[in-house]
Amino acid sequence: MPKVIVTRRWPESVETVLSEKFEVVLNVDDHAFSHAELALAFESADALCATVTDAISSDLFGPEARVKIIASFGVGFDHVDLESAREHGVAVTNTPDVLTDCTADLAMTLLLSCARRTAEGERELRRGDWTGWCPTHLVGSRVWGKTLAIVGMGRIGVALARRAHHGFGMRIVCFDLYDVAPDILRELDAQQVASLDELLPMADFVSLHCPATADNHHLINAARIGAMKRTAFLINTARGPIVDEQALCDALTSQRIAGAGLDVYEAEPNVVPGLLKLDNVVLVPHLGSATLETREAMGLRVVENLDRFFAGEHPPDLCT
Ligand code: 8YV
Repeated sequence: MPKVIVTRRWPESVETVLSEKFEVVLNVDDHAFSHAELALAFESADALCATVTDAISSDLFGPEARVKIIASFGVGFDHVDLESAREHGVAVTNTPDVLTDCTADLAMTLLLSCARRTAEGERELRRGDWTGWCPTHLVGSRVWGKTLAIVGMGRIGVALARRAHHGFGMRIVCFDLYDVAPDILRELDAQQVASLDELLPMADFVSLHCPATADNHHLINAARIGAMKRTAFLINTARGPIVDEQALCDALTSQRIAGAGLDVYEAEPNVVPGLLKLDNVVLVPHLGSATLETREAMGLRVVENLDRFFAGEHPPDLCT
């Protein structure tokens, strides 16, 4: 039986399946692995089931490494040094598709929540500061009929566009390095524009759905935020480093844009302190895929990748 080390607790049902199929070492107290623990895992297991909280850096791929596959739990794989994995012939897999809908739901939640000021309202009410209804109380921004700009029209970007267009009557504009399939643009009555700089001034809401590649580091910086409408909102359920968090904090403080909804941060679990003081930003702790159904499906997708890999086949979600 191949030896598999799982770096965090997973849904119980998936841990059971893993234990039946492999010689599994589970992380019973669910602590985040230290670098030394990751190094030890690399030396002692055939497979490492990692997550976003594990920085799989180049030095781990030393001559002592026994690991042959990093079967990551999550669609994003920016926590893994893919180049080193390739160089050392270590397979890396992710878990696409199964988290698309729940992540798009969370993006829509953030969009609605920051437009309608629900988190701000809840804080006021819990503080005991609500003095009763009046016509000017916590008025927000209408969503219906507004323009949503999607940066990155992959699976999650398209799933959000579907919800926003068909469910909330939003107009969709998008930017992607690749041509979006004409039938998707037709279905969404969407317009793909040639550059981010063309996209940003068009939007009432901007939602990020691109990967955290080196090219996308601080893709949304002070200048790009400055290109947005003053009444616009920024939503990020992709990855923190795509946005210059301090620049966003400054822009929200000076009300250069109306608001933001964030699920991801540059240095999780830390958040730029200034953001915590602002009412015009909705902050949630990396919840994109956090439903039981999706987390179970993500785990089973990892199991499938491991099964196929150890059967000598091509794992379905190979990233290397
Ligand atoms: C995961 C995510 O919960 O899949 C991703 O890329 O951001 C989240 O859905 C997390 O990354 C687990 O590794």
